[in-house]
Amino acid sequence: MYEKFRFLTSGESHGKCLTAIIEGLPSGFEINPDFINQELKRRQGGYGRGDRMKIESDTVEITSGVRFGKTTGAPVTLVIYNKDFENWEKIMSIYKEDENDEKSFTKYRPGHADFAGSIKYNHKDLRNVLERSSARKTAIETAVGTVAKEILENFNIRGYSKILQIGQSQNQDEFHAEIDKAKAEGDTLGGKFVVIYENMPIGLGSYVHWDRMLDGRIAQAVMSIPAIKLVSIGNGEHTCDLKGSEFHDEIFLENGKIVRETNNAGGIEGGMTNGENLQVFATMKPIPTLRKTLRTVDSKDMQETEAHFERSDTCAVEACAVVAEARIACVLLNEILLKYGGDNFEEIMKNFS
Ligand code: EPS
Repeated sequence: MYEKFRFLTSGESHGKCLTAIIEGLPSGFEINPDFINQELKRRQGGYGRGDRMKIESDTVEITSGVRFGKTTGAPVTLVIYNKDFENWEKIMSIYKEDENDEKSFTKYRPGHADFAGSIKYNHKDLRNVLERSSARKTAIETAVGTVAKEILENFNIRGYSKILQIGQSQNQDEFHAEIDKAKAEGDTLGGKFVVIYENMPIGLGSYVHWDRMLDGRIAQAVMSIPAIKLVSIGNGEHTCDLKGSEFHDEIFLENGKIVRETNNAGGIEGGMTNGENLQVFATMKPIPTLRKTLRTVDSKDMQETEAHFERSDTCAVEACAVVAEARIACVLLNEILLKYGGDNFEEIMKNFS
């Protein structure tokens, strides 16, 4: 979908590594791996993560497209090695002669990709679905998005997120207790967060075609993060509670400048940024792997049974918010490159100014 800033990722949850190739980066932009690693650390954190995060310390290796700290205009390759691979080498082997069923499973996990994925790709061993559908791949997506984030800083565009709800609680002081309680009960919790990007230039996106509307692009980017079930912009979630006269952000003049007193539109009108802060809200479902049993069917003998359980998180809403910041950065950088396009730093910054 992205015309200028494109990337592909590969890698399995317990495979050797996660890889991304980014295409379309202009030359001359500073890339600092420390900044990417900081964001990877943020993604690994948050209260309620599982034991996998004790094994990993996600660190990016940049293997092409950057020289002496700056992009060269060539494709940028990023790699994150899975430390846990050393425990899975035989199970995840690419060689036919290593075939084994040590970690195979056939009991569909409700809420995961297991059921539809195994029918679609004709897998008998649901491990083949789990390994790529796992949210582990959001590690490399966060690395890609952080490259975008770093470039956006040249335009003074900065993003952050805030957790608004965990389970049913909207009180920050209760979040850890809620997660502890769910964990003790063998259950999991979802939640809600907002991502805010500040200093938005006016006119990113467009009203002229449905697929150029920025809100549509952002919704796709955030909705496709594993476990996200709801995305809204600005006051979108409560939009039908207000009348037109209450919802729309009136326009005023202050010292000859256009100003608004409200931002129910969340920074987007007519599919374009209007200069106000971009506000994207998202709601994550509870992680579908839980100790408390869920009923399902075993694909091996088509008998009703209990779902396969595998190590998982109790709550990953904080991590998800970091991933969403990164995904939105990719969409915004694509728009910046479309609008101020050029092949190198100087050209683009000249167009921007
Ligand atoms: C994750 C790594 C995974 C899971 C989690 C996210 O590691 P493992 O499967 O080895 O525990 O902890 O993924 C899921 C729970 C899921 O359902 O996709 C990560 O790096 O974020």
